[in-house]
Amino acid sequence: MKDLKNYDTKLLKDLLFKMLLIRRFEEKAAQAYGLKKIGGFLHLYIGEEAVAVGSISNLDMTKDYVAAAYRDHGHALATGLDPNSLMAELYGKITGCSKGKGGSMHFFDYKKHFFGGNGIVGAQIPVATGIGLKIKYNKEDGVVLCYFGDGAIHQGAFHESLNLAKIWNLPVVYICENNHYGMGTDYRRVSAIDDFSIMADSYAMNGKQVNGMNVLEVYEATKEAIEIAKNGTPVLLEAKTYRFKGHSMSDPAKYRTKEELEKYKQKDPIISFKELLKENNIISEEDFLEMDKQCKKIAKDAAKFAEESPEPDLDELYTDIYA
Ligand SMILES: Cc1ncc(C[n+]2csc(CCOP(=O)(O)OP(=O)(O)O)c2C)c(N)n1
Repeated sequence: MKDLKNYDTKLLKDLLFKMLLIRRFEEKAAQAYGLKKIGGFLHLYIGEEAVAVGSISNLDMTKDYVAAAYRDHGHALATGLDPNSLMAELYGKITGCSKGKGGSMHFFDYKKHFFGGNGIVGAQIPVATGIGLKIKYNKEDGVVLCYFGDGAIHQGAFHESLNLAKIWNLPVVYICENNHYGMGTDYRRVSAIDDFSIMADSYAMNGKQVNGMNVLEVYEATKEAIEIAKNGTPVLLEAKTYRFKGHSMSDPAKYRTKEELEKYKQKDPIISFKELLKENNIISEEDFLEMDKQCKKIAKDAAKFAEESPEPDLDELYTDIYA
């Protein structure tokens, strides 16, 4: 049993609550997608919640920034974006965080320092590096957490960004969420190495591999990484995690075995953390059920808000365009 006495109880409960909220929000979204209330793509983060929650819980979103890929619901919720505006975005409604024009892959909130939601694999890596440059240039006291999948790590943009970030000593923590698969390809089939954190060596940075199914391990590693990044050396973390669902809603996931999926479900980050908190008498099963009820209500209310919100006007087609 891991001793939790060095942690603030509020923080521990908050970590569990946020992971559960992401899980219930996405289950509701998947249901709405099945009913054809949501169109386009829907990439679920179920199974990976400990990565976004453990890392983002270190941030102060008045001065720090987050940039994510298209599997972005978890990061947006962990950052503190309003579940109603996120669900409305999935439904393509004007009350959505991107006015219903971005959808699942393009959650965005400039004021809350959430820079996506990016549909192009790896596109957020140079964007996050640019935000790091802005922080440094303006002598601000902030850091950027930049998330991407194992598939994105072979993009040129990743290598160019890390090189620049080191040359310019930018406050960026790059976090590779290795959920074992690209769209349908096992990362071991396309990668010469299986510990991506060693790529940090190529750019004279610190690199560390962490258990992405363990929210406290992610929390601690990110805390340490942020301190190093703010002192002038960017960091690369690789969080080993697993997605329980297909790549997107249309993926039957035939490239993996039921046994493999089952094995990772036994390591469910929410269930294992709940058990740890129970063993340490921080919560009871009843507290957990109450928390779960609250999260389900937030997700249900968000779906109601989205359903009742209006569609964007046709004129919206011509706003927010940069050309
Ligand atoms: C530049 C680019 N190439 C290809 C695609 C098609 N595509 C979408 S998701 C994906 C797999 C990416 O896998 P990974 O980065 O590991 O992220 P994960 O989905 O596992 O979170 C690909 C190839 C794309 N969106 N952008």
